[in-house]
Amino acid sequence: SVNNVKQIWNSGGAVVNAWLSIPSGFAAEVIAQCGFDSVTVDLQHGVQDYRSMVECFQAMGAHPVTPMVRVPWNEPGIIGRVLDAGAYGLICPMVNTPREAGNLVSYAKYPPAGARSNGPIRAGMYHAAGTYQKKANDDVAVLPMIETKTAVENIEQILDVAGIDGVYIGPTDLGFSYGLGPKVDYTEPEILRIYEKVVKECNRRKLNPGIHCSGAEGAARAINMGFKLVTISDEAGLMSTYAKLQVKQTRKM
Ligand code: 3PY
Ligand code: MG
Repeated sequence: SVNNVKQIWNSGGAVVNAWLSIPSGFAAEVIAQCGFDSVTVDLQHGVQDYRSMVECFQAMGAHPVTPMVRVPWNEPGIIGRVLDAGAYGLICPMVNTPREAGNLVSYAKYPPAGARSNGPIRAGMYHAAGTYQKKANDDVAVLPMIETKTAVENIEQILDVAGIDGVYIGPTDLGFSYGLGPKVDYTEPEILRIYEKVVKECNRRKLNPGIHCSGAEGAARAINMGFKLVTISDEAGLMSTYAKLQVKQTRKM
């Protein structure tokens, strides 16, 4: 596979992912040389649009990171476009039922596995003519987000949908739907039990559980729990955290 995320999974490892909220090729370039395995452009909550996403992909091109996207919604128009631009991983919010997961797979895969329309304008550029399409169904990682109580209740049926490579937990929305405040690195037993179940059911099916974190501590804890893809933070969060720390230290000196 040209997708190093899939290679890491095949060798049993955990993928360390970054998240891009800032619409800048340069910000993507800075992040892409920091040692992450994959870098995900966030089109749902990030300050990103299609054009800035393409610029981020172009900046990542010089570095050994897998370009991924969190799409704004489970909708075929944007899913086809991000794949055509060269995304090798697709994270899709608010997938609550096996039917919605099946729709996601159909939007992401060429026939006969799905209904993706042909036209990989940028993705196809790096392959001999016609060869991208032959491998894209296998190469692109498809990860529905588990971030509601309904999705947790349906987790086994969602994981049974052919064509998904795992799931991605959105902790803040998940917490919201269980009546907790939106938070990223939960340690509440009620939420940890859900994580354990998702990891266990993924393992039974050789699928890869992923999760959004906010810093090394939560990300390392998630890997120890068995997660196979952890997002450390978005670049805006990393920048803000470090800048605040520097300002604080300066004023103390
Ligand atoms: C969530 O926490 O709900 C997410 O979607 C992570 O970005
Ligand atoms: Mg969310």
